[in-house]
Amino acid sequence: PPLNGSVPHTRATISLDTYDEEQVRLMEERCILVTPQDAACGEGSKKTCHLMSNIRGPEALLHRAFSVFLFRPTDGRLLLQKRADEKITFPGMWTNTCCSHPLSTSLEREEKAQLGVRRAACRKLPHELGTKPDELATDDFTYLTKIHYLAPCEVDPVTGQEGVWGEHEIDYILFATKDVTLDLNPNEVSDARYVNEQELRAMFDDNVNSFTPWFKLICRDLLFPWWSLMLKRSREAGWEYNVDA
Ligand code: DMA
Ligand code: MN
Repeated sequence: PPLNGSVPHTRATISLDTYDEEQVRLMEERCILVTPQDAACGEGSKKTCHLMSNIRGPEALLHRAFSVFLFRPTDGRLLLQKRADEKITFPGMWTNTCCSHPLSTSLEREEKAQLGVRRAACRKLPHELGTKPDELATDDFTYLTKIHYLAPCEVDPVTGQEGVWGEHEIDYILFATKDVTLDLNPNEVSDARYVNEQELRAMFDDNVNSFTPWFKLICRDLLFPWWSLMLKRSREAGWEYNVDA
């Protein structure tokens, strides 16, 4: 689809002086703006796209994103990451394996077979988690669905007011089952862990952990119902292997 031009210069902005230098630099990345029907309609900086003041209201900006869920072949456990404290949005929170945005380049705008978001996933897993570039290819990802959601970063506990930053995305959900090497980029990820369903539920029950809003939503509506049913059916079918092992 044609691009209708970039973001009007009247969009809100903010000083990034107090944030991590590398994360500030990444705020210059060009995200793909989309309509609620996911038709590409322009581009905007990552910074512009993630300011709550640009996300709310009648001219709310919406952009394209992806969420990878990587499972370990040997035991079916899901790889989680804890976002680094340096992250400007949602720092210090546990979330799915890897999330980011396809960039507004011809390669990552490609919509045929979700190739643009697949390429973005192949770019970001090595960057965040240190997987080897040859360990994951675009066709290692299974595209499940896409979800439209809006979430502010933080709600002030006293005033109840939303934070400065947030997400408003069409998020492509990609699953993969692959053995990978991990070498965490500390500017992106402070911890990583493989969990089965029970271990993830126990993490949710422990108040020391906080979780990103999109991961909570996907767990509640998609992952937990699917995971429980899959285990139940595989046990009923007498399969030799199950993910509790
Ligand atoms: C953004 O993830 C994408 C989703 C699905 C919330 P992110 O904030 O981790 O992006 P990046 O890694 O590019 O900072
Ligand atoms: Mn985003």
